[in-house]
Amino acid sequence: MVAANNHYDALVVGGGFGGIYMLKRLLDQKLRVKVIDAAGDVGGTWYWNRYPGAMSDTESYIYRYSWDKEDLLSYEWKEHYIKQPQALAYLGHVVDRHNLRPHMQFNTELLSAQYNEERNIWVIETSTNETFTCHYLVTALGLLSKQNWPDIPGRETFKGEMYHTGKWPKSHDFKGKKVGIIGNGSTGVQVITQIGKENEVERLVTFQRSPQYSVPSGDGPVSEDYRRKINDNYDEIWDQVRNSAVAFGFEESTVPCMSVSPEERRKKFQEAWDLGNGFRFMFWTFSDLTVDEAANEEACEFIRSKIRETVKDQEKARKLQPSEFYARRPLCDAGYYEQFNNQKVDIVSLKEEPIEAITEKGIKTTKQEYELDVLIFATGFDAVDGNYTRLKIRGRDGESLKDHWSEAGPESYLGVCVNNFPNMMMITGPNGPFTNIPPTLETHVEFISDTIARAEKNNPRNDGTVVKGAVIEPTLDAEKGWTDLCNKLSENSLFRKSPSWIFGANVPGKKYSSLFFFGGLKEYRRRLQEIIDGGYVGFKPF
Ligand code: NA7
Repeated sequence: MVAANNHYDALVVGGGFGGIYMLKRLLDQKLRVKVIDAAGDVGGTWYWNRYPGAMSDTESYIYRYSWDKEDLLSYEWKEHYIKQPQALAYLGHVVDRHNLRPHMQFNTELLSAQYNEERNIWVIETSTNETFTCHYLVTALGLLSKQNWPDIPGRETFKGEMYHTGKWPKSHDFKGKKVGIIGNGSTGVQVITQIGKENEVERLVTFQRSPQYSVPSGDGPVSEDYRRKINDNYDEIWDQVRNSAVAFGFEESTVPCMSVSPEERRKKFQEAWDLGNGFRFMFWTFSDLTVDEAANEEACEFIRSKIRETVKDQEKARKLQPSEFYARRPLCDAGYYEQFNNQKVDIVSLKEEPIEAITEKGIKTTKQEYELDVLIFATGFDAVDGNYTRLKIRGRDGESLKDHWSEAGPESYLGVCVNNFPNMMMITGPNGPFTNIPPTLETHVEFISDTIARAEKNNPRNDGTVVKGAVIEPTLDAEKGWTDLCNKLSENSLFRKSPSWIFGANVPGKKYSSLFFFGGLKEYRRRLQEIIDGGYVGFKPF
């Protein structure tokens, strides 16, 4: 029997960007709410990812909450991008400013969640041996929280220090050490750049399986004048963000790449290169880089030419140049390619010399053994659904979410809810929009809290452990329809042809499936509104 004080109207799992705002909204609705998180404090992604060089690659002014205007205008940010310590400080500041901390419990990992149909509640077991019950279960697990440790033989034999970027310790010291790093996605590029710049290691060897395209981030201090202009126009800025596709604060291009002359193409690419930001390079320059192969190749060749210009050692430059499509999550950096001009920084192409094993001393490839003191895994995450399927979540009739998703891949309605899992709502679940994250988190949080408010109004219930109340649940047809739509929207995308986490291709054995809605935030929000206006189309009546 659960102690009465362990029953909540809503339990929110995750104390990051999404969970914090969810808590605020539900408390404002006068619900009894608790947030639990496995971490020791607030921050979510920013709590765990404290590796060297960790930063957001969304401009600071829109990598925040839009709903606290006063704070938006006054809270300090001095550079174009916020770094991990600042992101963490910002989230802590918001929690304190709105007095949310008393409703948050840390060092508490959700182990299982089971829906009890008779009582219409969720029963939650945690790592602290506590049992919580709640009417609404809101998951704010993030898109990227389950680390991907590649299955390389001998990992446990390595005698040096070993880290995954997604679970970085509070301090480290690499001075005078031989450091190896596997992985060169957004994370790897940031770590390599930072360690290279600090120049304290004896040697840094990057083990690269697939070269990637990266453009400058354009980071740097912002002037008071810049900040004033942002402050003077915040309402318009958020309006533009919500009415764009990728929500990065720029207008996406409507000009096809091959419709302009080669000179104009290069000029536009150069302009984007000088301004900085990966999403800007991919979506602001031309309209069709991610759908038209010829257009894509133009962008690829532009970036390859920059690598050749930057990296003096032609052998290193050769290894760094990708040949696949420019159609993974676009990367940007603070001087990544420049680091390879440092004699201490080397690159091993795993396509040319695959890893045979991790040994006591380091990494053994088919060509040689590289001795290391430190081995860093920047090997990413079992993204999106991986955060869910690792947990024991059981809906109606004891069906597990893992089983529900085993055949067709992770299906949901709107990226928010799942048939047979009543009153469970996900913030950025599978098949939510592919965008700058905070505006999508806010969209989801607002939709979920408004939906709960409607449910509460229409379904009065008793307080206490025995409750009935509303059942918020999509129909199976709606769920299938949404999945079909997401598949259709990504049909022509070159992203679909590129082996990355965006389609679940980075984890061996994981089903290759659509994990995002590629229609853009504006279109996503339009559809949401249509669903609400139609009386919650696709949901069972509640
Ligand atoms: P990513 O983008 O999934 O990158 C992981 C990197 O690790 C990538 O370079 C992989 O190479 C490499 N990798 C993975 N497994 C292996 C093995 N077995 N051997 C060698 N190399 C391997 O993760 P990130 O953390 O960089 O970024 C994820 C998101 O976090 C990012 O998009 C941001 O939004 C935040 P591959 O390319 O698969 O050949």
